[in-house]
Amino acid sequence: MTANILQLCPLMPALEKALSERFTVHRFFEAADPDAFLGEHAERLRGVVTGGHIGIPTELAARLPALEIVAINGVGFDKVDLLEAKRRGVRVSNTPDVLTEDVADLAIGLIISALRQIPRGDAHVRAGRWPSGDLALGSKVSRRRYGIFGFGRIGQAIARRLEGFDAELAYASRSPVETTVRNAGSLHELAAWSDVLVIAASASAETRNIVDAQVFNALGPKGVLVNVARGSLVDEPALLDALETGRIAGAALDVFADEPRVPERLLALPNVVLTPHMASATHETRQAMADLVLANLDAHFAGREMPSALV
Ligand code: 8YV
Repeated sequence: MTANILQLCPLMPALEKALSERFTVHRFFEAADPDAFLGEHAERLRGVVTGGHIGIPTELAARLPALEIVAINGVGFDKVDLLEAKRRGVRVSNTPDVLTEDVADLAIGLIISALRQIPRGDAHVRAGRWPSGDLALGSKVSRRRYGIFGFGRIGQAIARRLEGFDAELAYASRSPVETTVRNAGSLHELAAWSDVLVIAASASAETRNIVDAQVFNALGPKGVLVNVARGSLVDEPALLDALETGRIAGAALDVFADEPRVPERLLALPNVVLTPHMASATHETRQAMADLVLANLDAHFAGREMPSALV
């Protein structure tokens, strides 16, 4: 008999197909009545497949008595209570490494988009305003100061790419890192030094709203914020104030505090570039993530060690 697993969000079709060939898959996100759904299926659900941006709500996990494994299709595990999983003996896996390049690539894309105003240039051409019109000048990307907050796999991959722009680099990190890149000390010191502050740290209770009004004041009126990590690291109301009052020059954001809801005030600003949490969204990387999700599930249900176990 195949194991019953719960799917918490849409996944790429190839992964959904492979899952349905191995397991009895229950699509929770399509349930009209989640309570009735759980009443009917909860007892036999042994696995959960979910996105990094969704994880598993603690109340839902508590209602799954047969739960053995939570397989995250993403590197971030901030929305899964790992301590509780450990206490219950529930295994948790994620998909590290395979998405590092793509997230770093998107960070570079956001940096160039924000500084060189690519979206505004595109809108300018589409609106037929070229050659006349009012396209303001952008700012240089090369030889600027880039501060990277969070210097793990993704932060370091961003730094390697920025070296190609003859950038000056510094980082701040909550854990020690072995690197030749300069450690700026605190996030505040990093922001004060940077032209562009790139957020690449993992989300946790300690980093919640850590990028706050003081950090924006330190970044200053010519500074730009780029976030490819999680919206929860940034105090979004403080960011809106800083952008609206010109206390920072702009922002490029792939992640938001309450996704997929993006504040109207942010949508109204011309000095921001916004993307819909798409840093790992390439065919190649989503396939590699899918392969790792399947490898973790297969290993778990075969009683083998999972390739990327968190717990
Ligand atoms: C994905 C992510 O958007 O890896 C993560 O933590 O947030 C992203 O790669 C998401 O997990 C896809 O399901």
